[in-house]
Amino acid sequence: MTTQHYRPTRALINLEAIKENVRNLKNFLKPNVHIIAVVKANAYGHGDIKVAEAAIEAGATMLAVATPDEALHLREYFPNIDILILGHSPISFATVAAEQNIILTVFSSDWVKQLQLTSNRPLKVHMKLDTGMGRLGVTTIDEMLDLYSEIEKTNGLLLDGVFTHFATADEENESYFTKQVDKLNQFISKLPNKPRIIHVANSATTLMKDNTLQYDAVRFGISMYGLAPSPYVQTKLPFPITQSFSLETELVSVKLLHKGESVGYGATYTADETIYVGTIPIGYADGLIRKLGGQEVLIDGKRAPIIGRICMDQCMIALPKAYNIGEKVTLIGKQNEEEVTIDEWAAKVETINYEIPCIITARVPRIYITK
Ligand code: PMH
Repeated sequence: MTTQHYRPTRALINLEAIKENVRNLKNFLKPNVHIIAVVKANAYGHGDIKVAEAAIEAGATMLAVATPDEALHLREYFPNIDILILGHSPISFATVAAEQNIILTVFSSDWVKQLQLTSNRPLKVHMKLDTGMGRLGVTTIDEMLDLYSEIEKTNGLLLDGVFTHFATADEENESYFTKQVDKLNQFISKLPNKPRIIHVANSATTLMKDNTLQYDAVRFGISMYGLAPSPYVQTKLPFPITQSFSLETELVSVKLLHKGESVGYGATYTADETIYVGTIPIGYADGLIRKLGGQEVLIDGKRAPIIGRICMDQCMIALPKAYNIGEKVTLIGKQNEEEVTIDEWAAKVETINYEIPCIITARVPRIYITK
């Protein structure tokens, strides 16, 4: 049963766009390179299950998440696909991971020593190399070899993969990136045996760098959702990608604001001529953070600014003319020739596009569009 939503505020997720982005990637990759769909954080706010389903249909063969809870949620819906947890997992999760065929990231031989596996199934792990991200991963060849031998001698543990993560692949200046690649090559040259898969490329690396860095698989996150990893990459995309997230609501109130009258908490906006003001049912508790005050929305194919302070559940917009209650208002997305992009919001609040769909809270239902 699909849940009935009575408030008209909703995020529309275009699954066709996601599939198209994955298919275009598949055509771009070398043959036999796997696509790992990065669906952590509820698929960057787009909805983990539906996005995973679309990505798999379009050719992804593995899913990556950040946490054990995220992995278990996906496992309920996808009994067979490989699922990799990119972040830390506590020792207490290891046996459950083995039972559920969930692949863990390891980066500490102490962690491996403490394991007490009680599953009949092997626990698959990917070893994380820190080549310069400074987050997770072994930092020296000695540490890597120590971890490698600890894994090898632990019953029930299987080294399935090795990976690293790049810090600056989306930037024009390649000097730090090149250093990371050099360090990666040193690590790999000292690996006693090559595991099933090596994977190092995020979206930016996949789209911008030498195709030898595709190795056996790429971890495709932000660009699967149709967003470029940075404004620089946006100007250099090797194939088109389509934004899959839009956000819309409807006018629930329209009134005249006379010259000299004000709107919202703090009465920060005062009309200098008589205007129509519309109220829409979306506010900071939905992720429309107060810093988005002044951001334009689309109504009737035209831009209209948010005026006054954004409230918890509502905000007000200056209307170009009187509209009826129920008129559609697009906060992110297209109306006729006009478009408000996620990148426009990101610039407005001085952040990266990744953060925008993630901060749209769970109160906003995700509605899926399939064609
Ligand atoms: N692999 C790892 C280990 C990641 O942390 C991420 C994204 C990806 C792949 C996918 O990268 P992409 O979305 O650029 O393609 N991780 C994060 C992060 O931790 N903060 O922002 C993005």
